[in-house]
Amino acid sequence: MVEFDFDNAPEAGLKGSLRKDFFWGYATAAPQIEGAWNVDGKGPSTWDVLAHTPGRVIDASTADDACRSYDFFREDVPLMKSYGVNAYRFSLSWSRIIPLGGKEDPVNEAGIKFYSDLIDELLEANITPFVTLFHWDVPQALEERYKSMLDPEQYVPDFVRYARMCFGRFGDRVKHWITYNEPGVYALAGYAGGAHAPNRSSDREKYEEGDTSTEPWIVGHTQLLSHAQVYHLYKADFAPTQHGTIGITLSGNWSEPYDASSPADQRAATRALEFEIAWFADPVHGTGDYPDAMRAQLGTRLPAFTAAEKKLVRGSSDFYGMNTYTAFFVRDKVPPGQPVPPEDHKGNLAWFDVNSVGVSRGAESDTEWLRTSPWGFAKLLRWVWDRYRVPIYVTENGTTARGEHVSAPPGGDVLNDVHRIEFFRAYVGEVAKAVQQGIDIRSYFGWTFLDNWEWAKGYTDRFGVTWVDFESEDKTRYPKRSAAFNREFFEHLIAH
Ligand code: PNW
Repeated sequence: MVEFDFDNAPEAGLKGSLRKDFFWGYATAAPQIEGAWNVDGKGPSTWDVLAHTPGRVIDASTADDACRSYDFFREDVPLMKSYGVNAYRFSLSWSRIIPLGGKEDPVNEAGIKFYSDLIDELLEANITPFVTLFHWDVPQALEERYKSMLDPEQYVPDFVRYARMCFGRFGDRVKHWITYNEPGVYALAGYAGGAHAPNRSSDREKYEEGDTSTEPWIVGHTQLLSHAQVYHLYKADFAPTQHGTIGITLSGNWSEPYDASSPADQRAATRALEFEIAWFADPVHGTGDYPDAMRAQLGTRLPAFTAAEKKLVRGSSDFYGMNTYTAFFVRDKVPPGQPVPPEDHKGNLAWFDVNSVGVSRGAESDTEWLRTSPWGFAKLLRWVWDRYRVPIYVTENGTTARGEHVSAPPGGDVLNDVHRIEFFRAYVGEVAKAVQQGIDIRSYFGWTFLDNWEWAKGYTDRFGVTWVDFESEDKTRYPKRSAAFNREFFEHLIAH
């Protein structure tokens, strides 16, 4: 059924603007959808431990069952197919494949079989798998053995062995690999703020251990080094026969000066982009080193690359993997000349929803930090393209909708998710416009396929184009109208 008439809409001129082989679909992450947290030999991850620690998840929920995708993937693939996608991005649970995680530890064949079956099911449906090796769930055994990423000497070989196992077992069929999902959010939420696993922070009222002033920077560095090793491993040992691509996905929202005419606010906005994005993107896609603004604020608390490491890291991604959601107005927090506290990890910023002349960053969602800001997305695509000049794969983008969690389907109009449709209409439209302006964009993955377990927010934040009834035994799925919208929009945008 065709519901949206794009030929007689402002989007008419965007018809056929995306390349014929453009990948589009939805992204998910293992801990958020799979469930089956302790079955068929899976070892616990740091997120399983967090979920089972009282007070860590706002609705006191766990991801023990989540969407039960582990049980229902043979129904989910056809559902996704009915949404018109040609690609699906999902992550592997490390501790499902190697329950204890380490390079000498045994492999769990049942875990391998689950992903192997999922990959086969996707390929049979003509859906191209994009596989993320790491979407935040460290095997708990590695956390207990040596504090995982805080000990790069021990961690890097363990991650490399896990990656090698995945390339060896799935690489005959998987041609699109992502090493890490959002190393920046992982490092900051888990080791600075502390709300995410492994719950480390200097905030002693909430967390027992951690040092916000140093640990996020070590954890970021460890991810870069292990990512780069895995990239070169793939290129040397697998790419010659498997012919796939491999890269890293970075999180990054747009930052705009609070007062556009203030040089100090302009500098603050640039610094925001550097702390959030260039932290990883400059080493991988640019200069090979951390941005000067970070070195200036953090000094020796920010690890240094040796010459050999720089060489290893620089150029270690076939594409720019982009997760992006929103935009902010920013200016300096601590005035110039005064010391920035060592716990500051965002580049000394104050954030605003409305700028100095009263312009809002966009319509509110159900998620405090997230507003509909397609204008910022357009600027971000331009900034990333101008600075790095590598093909962009949009690997996550999406929104919650206000009040969506309170009413339940099939009654009511919760499935008519107008806010989400407007979000996708605007953001996907910006992708098409950017392509028309010469920016090389090759994929778009909406976040996300199913309402799911939104980490420390539990089941309260619904990002899906599919409503999930978490009360029901089968986690019943109900397509929202945004799924139909995207199907028709991409049909219009992709060249035939
Ligand atoms: C991403 N921010 O995390 C993750 O990759 C997903 O697993 C997650 O469910 C999704 O976005 C929605 O939250 C982010 O504050 C968390 O800008 C926070 C931010 C961005 C991305």
